[in-house]
Amino acid sequence: MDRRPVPVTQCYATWRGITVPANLTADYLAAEQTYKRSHTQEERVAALEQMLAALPKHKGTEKIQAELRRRLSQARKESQKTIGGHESPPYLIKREGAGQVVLIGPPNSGKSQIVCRLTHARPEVADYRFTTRMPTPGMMRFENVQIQLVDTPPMSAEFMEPWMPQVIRAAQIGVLIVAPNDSDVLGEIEFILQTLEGWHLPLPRLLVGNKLDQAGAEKDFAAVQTIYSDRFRYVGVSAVTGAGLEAFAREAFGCLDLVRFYSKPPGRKPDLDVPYVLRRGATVQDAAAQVHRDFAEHLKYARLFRTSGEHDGLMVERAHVVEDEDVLEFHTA
Ligand SMILES: Nc1nc2c(ncn2[C@@H]2O[C@H](COP(=O)(O)OP(=O)(O)OP(=O)(O)O)[C@@H](O)[C@H]2O)c(=O)[nH]1
Ligand SMILES: [Mg+2]
Repeated sequence: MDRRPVPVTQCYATWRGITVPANLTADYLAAEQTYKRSHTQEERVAALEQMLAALPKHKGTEKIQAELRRRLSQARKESQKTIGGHESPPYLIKREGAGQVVLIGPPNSGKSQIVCRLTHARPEVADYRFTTRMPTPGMMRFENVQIQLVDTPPMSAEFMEPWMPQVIRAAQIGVLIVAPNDSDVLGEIEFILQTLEGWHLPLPRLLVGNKLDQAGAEKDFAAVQTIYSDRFRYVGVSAVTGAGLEAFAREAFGCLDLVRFYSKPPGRKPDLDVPYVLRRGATVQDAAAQVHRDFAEHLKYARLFRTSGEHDGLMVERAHVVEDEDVLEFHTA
């Protein structure tokens, strides 16, 4: 990594309104970027520690050192609270990553197996019904974005956990996982859809048919798809062989209605590994606000590039709507 100091004028070296009369190192700026993009208290603590370590220590940076120490101590306290787990009921999963996707479905449809296959989480998988008793989160990677999947206990007329509506409501989207070769798959789907309607919860937009690898599965998959194709997007997968899981991740990302953008300083290349994420429909002004408070307050215009090489530096206004994979260069007054 380039460790040379970067001039203040280039890097907007302010910290909550404190202007720093000293050059900051590339290490510090990188840690600051990580801090801004952190989602959990643990990530915040790690990034603040790095910022403090990389900050040049002299009279000119005393105020910013004090502010960093104050934030670090606050983030450590918050992080302890989260570890203690006393903040909210244990079945409610704190959102992390670009979006939370809750997997719901009848018993034995393979919800836990999908989470095991796509994330580092290891919820129990077993061939008997009602294996899962508590929600389990795991992070799924789609291209350069981390999406949080939440495995849940089954929804069935026989039994349902009373807090299931809260778990589903807490997520951005719900995905319905079924095994089309279950003898009562249509009854199971109808039960779940009616239950969600009774709870006044938005219906899932994505229906996933799992266990595509099983003998004769294609016929059942096609039948379920035909019946529900006008109401849901549909994807067939096998959580055992991995078939269709890439398409599943793409569909889940699509249903979240997000766009990714990258920020780039003039004359430099953007970091395409770590996108900023916004809701679809957000503007250049919203994007600026996410990158830096100064940009949001003093934004004059932005230059738009695309990762594909299209729109090479096209000037765009604050109200311009951001599209997925935009690269933006912010110019302030
Ligand atoms: N052949 C095949 N079996 C699968 C697949 N996915 C899951 N299974 C099997 O189906 C059974 C149930 O899988 P789970 O992941 O525990 O199902 P679940 O939906 O979490 O079940 P509950 O927790 O009871 O709701 C296990 O025996 C899995 O090994 C698949 O894609 N193909
Ligand atoms: Mg399970």
